[in-house]
Amino acid sequence: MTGRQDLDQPLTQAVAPALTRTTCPYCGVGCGVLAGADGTIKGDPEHPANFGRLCSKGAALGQTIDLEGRLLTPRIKGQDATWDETLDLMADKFSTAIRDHGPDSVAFYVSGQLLTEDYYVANKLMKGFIGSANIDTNSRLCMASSVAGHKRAFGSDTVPGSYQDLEEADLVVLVGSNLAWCHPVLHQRIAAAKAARPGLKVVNIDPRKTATTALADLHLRIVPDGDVALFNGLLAHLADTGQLDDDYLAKHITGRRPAVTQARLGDPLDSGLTQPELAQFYQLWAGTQKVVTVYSQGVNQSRCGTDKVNAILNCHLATGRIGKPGCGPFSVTGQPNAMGGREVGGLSNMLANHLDIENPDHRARVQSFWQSPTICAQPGLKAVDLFQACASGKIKALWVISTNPAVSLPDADGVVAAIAKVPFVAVSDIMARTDTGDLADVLLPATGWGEKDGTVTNSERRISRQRAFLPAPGASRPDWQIICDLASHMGWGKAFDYTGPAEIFAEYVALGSATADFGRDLDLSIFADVDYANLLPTQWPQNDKRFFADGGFYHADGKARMVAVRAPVRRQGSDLTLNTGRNRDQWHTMTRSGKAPRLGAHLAEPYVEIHPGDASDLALQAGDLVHLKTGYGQAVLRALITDRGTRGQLFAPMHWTRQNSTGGCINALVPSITDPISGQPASKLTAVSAQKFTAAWYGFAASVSPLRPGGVYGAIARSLTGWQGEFAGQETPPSWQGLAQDLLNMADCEVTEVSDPHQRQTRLAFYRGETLAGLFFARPEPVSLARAFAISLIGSETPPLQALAGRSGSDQPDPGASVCACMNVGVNTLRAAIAAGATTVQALGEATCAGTSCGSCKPELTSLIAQHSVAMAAE
Ligand SMILES: Nc1nc2c(c(=O)[nH]1)N[C@H]1C(S)=C(S)[C@@H](COP(=O)(O)OP(=O)(O)OC[C@H]3O[C@@H](n4cnc5c(=O)[nH]c(N)nc54)[C@H](O)[C@@H]3O)O[C@H]1N2
Ligand SMILES: Nc1nc2c(c(=O)[nH]1)N[C@H]1C(S)=C(S)[C@@H](COP(=O)(O)OP(=O)(O)OC[C@H]3O[C@@H](n4cnc5c(=O)[nH]c(N)nc54)[C@H](O)[C@@H]3O)O[C@H]1N2
Ligand code: SF4
Ligand SMILES: [Mo]
Repeated sequence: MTGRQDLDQPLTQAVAPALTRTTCPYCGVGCGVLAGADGTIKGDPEHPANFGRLCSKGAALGQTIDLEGRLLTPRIKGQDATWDETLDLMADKFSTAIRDHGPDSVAFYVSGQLLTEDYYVANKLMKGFIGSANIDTNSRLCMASSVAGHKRAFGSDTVPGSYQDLEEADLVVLVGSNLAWCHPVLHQRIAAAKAARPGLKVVNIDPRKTATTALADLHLRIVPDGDVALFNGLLAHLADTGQLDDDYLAKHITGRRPAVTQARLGDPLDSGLTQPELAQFYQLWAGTQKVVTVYSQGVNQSRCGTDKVNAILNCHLATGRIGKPGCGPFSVTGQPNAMGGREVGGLSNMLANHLDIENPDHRARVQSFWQSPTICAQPGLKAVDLFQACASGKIKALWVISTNPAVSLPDADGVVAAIAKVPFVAVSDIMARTDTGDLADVLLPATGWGEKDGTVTNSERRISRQRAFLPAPGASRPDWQIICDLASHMGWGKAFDYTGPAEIFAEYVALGSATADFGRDLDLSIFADVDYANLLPTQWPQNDKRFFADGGFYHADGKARMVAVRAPVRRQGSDLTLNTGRNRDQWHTMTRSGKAPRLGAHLAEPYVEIHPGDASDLALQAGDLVHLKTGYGQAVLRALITDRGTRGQLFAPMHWTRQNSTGGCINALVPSITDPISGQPASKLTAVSAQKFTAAWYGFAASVSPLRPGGVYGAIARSLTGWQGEFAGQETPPSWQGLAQDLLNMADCEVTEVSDPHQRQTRLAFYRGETLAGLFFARPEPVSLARAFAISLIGSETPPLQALAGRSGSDQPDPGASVCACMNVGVNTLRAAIAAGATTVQALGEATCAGTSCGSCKPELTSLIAQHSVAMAAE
């Protein structure tokens, strides 16, 4: 494992090898981790989210804590600066803007990856001291529709479920969720429960076949945005067949009649499903008491995201299937502290502790608790509007903390232009170079995971500690401290004079007590006087508490609302649409997961999934490049021809940036269309045009050192021996050596060039002394080469001709693209083992070790076995 001691960095110091109990910084499952400064990472057997399990990303955390690429000092206009001069400048820019243009002329754009304490002080500074609500968060792109749906139905943003419900359920419905890749440990928990109790049924509702589909008894391939039609149809079916819970409805719910009437007006066939599929699903749902409906971005990230949420909630409310063991709707959070951010008021339309900006009593009480000079009077700008206000010149000073909007917001190129228009931009990040940081006037170095202390709340409302086990590198400071330092430089030092996160957490809990008489769901009294240093993972309001089994909703009448929702008009036309999402082994804009060599090997370049029929229409072969275009922008991606999607539906991951690709940033294509209620972007459905991208040459490179993402197409990634890159260009270069030296940054190396006129391939090997430092292969067609083998040679003393032969000898079988990241097992090794008779996941594990560590690749192992049996049957 790569720990910090491996690096020749004066800024590190040896830390005792003892393990620290902390929490994974990636997804909202919130797994407990035991971590050591030497890079040791283990699942915490005592954490109730994971009981010792970790997924491939969590297990590779040790490979991401090195200091390569870190931002280690404040910078002003690219020059290193001291904290004092940087904070003085920032305070001056913010204060001047507020004085000259009012508090709404400044904005913070923050993140569900901040710790609760960071989030709390950012919110306090903006809402209570600057006096604007222009603080929004990337959770707007993630959870906003769920928040809005919960508030409409329950009167509060309450997630009533617990993970245990998923294991106790008789039916788990996964809607718009690729749980196997995005919440892998929850997926493993459901898979284990299902294996132990095959009566547990799983339904997967997704227009696409995904790794999650393998777990499902029934896959409902709805049309994009077909969810409202489907769940309205379910509600109508439940009503028509007398399966509503009249007693629960009478006592606890309003809005039954209009919701059911509206549902009956819809046509469930608008979901794109067939009558038998609908009947099968409706019968299963109606006939099962213990149903948990899990939903994620296929629901939230839509122009009708809030309506989708309420269509789902309606069915649970109307049948009383909520708040009981094994029962309920369950919106799973994406980021490690998406839930904590919602608690402390990270969204521009919420106040701290689940209080409402619009409520004057709530505002007054929070202001008096904070003893603040002011309090925002109305909701602030939501993310997309906020960046539009940047573009139109309304925002004079912007602070982006722990998020990368130049990549992750829709209309990403427009966002770059908008940020460039803001007179003063500060970015707090852990990395020196990000697409957003590259636009900043001021860069503020934050301490990262493992170096900072605080709390996060996971999807089941469980608050866990993140604890430091590494020293803060360079001049970096924790986010809460940077925020408090700015407040102090702006003249509000007294209200932000905390000794540490424990004191901030205590204030957050105390605000809860001071506002307890408003009777909100967020009751933190269990945390009063808690031993912060030793805080155990604990759910609010208390462990295993279930909301809503006996009503007790948060509308003024104590009842929940069923909301009448109408399905959107079904899309017509034969154009291609683009769906976007995630890969198993990468995290968002890859600033951290991209560092781990064993994660880079899973899917190493930006690609688009395309149906074989569409590929044939576009004359695309495997390995070709595709040029996608919309009115907003364009991208060039590798075609991955697969029937995972249906005809006309493309899918591309969101991870690639301008740092590691040319033309791979997918949000350049996505329009800034949002849900009218939540303001959440519709990231999953964009009409696009596609064309084969004809390149004059295609190249592949492997290197010991970072590559440059050059060419009209270029994508670089970490490899097990350094770096790898895929390239293409539209003009044959005058000299291959010149081009390769530039892409590999290897002008100082000795080079051997071999041209193979038969294969029309040019091959170059770069040496430093006897050591093979780089390889480059180019040809007029996509390079077909055993990449894993070429990569394995880098850093060795393999002589040129052998290295340039480009394929493995018979004694060294090429493992193929990596499937199991933990044990580094490639697809060819797996296919060979399956052919030799290892036709169960367990047997494959015994034969190759694949799937025996974190288990995240098990769905892919299942699918490889299935492919083999289909191929055998066809023979
Ligand atoms: N590996 C990995 N895991 C992650 C993350 C990561 O970056 N990488 N990020 C984390 C974060 S912040 C989040 S928010 C979560 C997201 O977790 P998920 O929501 O599970 O992930 P996505 O891939 O964004 O989208 C889920 C699915 O929605 C489907 N979908 C698209 N349109 C529709 C539709 O109209 N209806 C339905 N029913 N489905 C549709 C897509 O085909 C896709 O398979 O993952 C978290 N976990
Ligand atoms: N097309 C499309 N777009 C999407 C989505 C999609 O499905 N499709 N999903 C959306 C969703 S759900 C989400 S959540 C967003 C995520 O999008 P982003 O939030 O933009 O992505 P990240 O790469 O997680 O950005 C986090 C940044 O914070 C930095 N960082 C890490 N740790 C720290 C720290 O401790 N302090 C500070 N100050 N910085 C730190 C990282 O280096 C990185 O630059 O993307 C959204 N965009
Ligand atoms: S499932 Fe994986 S990424 Fe999510 S918290 Fe657990 S270990 Fe981290
Ligand atoms: Mo997210």
